[in-house]
Amino acid sequence: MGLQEYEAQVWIDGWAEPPASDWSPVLDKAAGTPFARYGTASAEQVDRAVRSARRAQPGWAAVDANAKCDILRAFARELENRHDELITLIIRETGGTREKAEEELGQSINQLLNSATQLTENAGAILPPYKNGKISLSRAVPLGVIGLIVPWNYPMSLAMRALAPGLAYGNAVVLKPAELTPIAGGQILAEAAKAAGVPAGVFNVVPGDGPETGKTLSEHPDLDLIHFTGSFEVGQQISAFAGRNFRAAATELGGDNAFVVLDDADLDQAVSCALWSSLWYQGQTCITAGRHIVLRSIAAEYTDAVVERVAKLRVGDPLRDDVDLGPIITEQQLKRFHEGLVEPSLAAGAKLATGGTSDGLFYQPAVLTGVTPQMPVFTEEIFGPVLPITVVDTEAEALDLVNRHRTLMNSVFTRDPMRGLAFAEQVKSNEVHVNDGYARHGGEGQLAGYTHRQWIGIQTTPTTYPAWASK
Ligand code: TXE
Repeated sequence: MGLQEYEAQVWIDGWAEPPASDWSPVLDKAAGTPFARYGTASAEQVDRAVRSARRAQPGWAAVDANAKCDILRAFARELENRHDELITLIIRETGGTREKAEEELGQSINQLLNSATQLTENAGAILPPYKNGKISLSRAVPLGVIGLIVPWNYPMSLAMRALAPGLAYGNAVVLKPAELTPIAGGQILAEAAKAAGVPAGVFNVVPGDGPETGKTLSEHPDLDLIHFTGSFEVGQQISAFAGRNFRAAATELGGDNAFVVLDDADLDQAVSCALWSSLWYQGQTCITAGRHIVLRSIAAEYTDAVVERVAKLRVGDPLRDDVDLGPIITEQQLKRFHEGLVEPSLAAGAKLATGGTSDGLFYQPAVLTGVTPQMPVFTEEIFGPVLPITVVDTEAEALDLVNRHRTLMNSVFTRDPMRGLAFAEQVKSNEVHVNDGYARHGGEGQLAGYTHRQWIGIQTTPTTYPAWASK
């Protein structure tokens, strides 16, 4: 390979090492040409990375809270200082637009700042006395060493989502970035962490592919938690392995999310939100709206407006400012959703109202009408820029269809907030938005995921035990 702008190295114990085998290319997703390269970590390097994390973790856990805060804030500043460079890098490496790259970098920085604030809060509690003279404390203890495996769609912020709170609460981390995005998702984070003063061994990076490097990391015997974001299949394998080996696993997988439009919806708002929810980053996020379920009385008007607006979208190189959607991440992904889901749905009777053609990886977003709940675009997660519209007669039918599939986030549009609330209460997902879509990660509730609770009881007065114990 020729001159490389970036190299994703193997980071162990604070140092970058050459890979054990050859370098592999990282493509600029819109140009289709290599602009960087990554080195695959060998099994031996993965093992050394975990061992260095294990050695470094107790010392890191013992660092004063204020000093940890300073380091996390410095980590955020390192990323901020490289803002313009990193935006261009994220655009090239993920194929997302500038807006998406700004969101990703902004979220990554905020994760660090939020975690820096939260680490001094909620560190423990004094429990109600259950016995006379006994003081009971509950304290949060770091889990230890976290293995972190992330996908390509938000390489930096999905890594940071676990890395920032993981570090804040005193854990050490070994990260395996996705092979499609190892620069923003690995190398940059390692450089910034080192410059910010994260001690050697507390954060290690092992680039490589899934079946080799990822599997080796996820099955390493000395992890306390394996944190995985990606496909159902791999998530299932990782959870099954963790279960058999009594290890904690946190998995964030996909969802076949629904976007419901009731008959009293503000259609202009609903249509704008529909485009955003289904087509943001070419529909390649776990919370993308993949099924539009619309009441019959407004279906024609809704569909016409969606088709009209989708047809106007400009697909191209996201480095250009006049582009709304960038390329699909790989040919394999494009084929998976187009040949695997769109074409069979058309063959089963759905109609293509607009789009569905591609020029290389540049796919014109598609709207499918006449979609029935049996068609593949309805039953499977699409993970691409496709809006399937299904018409129903009643609100109850809409609710039943939403709940038939595994979802992460759903939307319902209605001008009546109480009707929206009543609908949302019956939806079986952790997140439902009335008159909105999408969501942001992070915020509260991180402590529980990255620590365990230790109960310490102190008996301050003499107590009685069964008579036989004092014979
Ligand atoms: O995911 P993989 P892919 C979904 C989406 C997409 C599908 C495939 O439906 O179409 O997954 O995407 C590593 N042991 N999501 O192929 O393969 C891999 O190297 C350990 C949803 O990218 O799951 C990468 O770092 N690790 C998702 C990470 O796992 C393994 C975002 C994800 O790759 C491994 C992306 C193995 N055996 C895709 N095999 C979301 N929830 O946002 C692979 N990996």
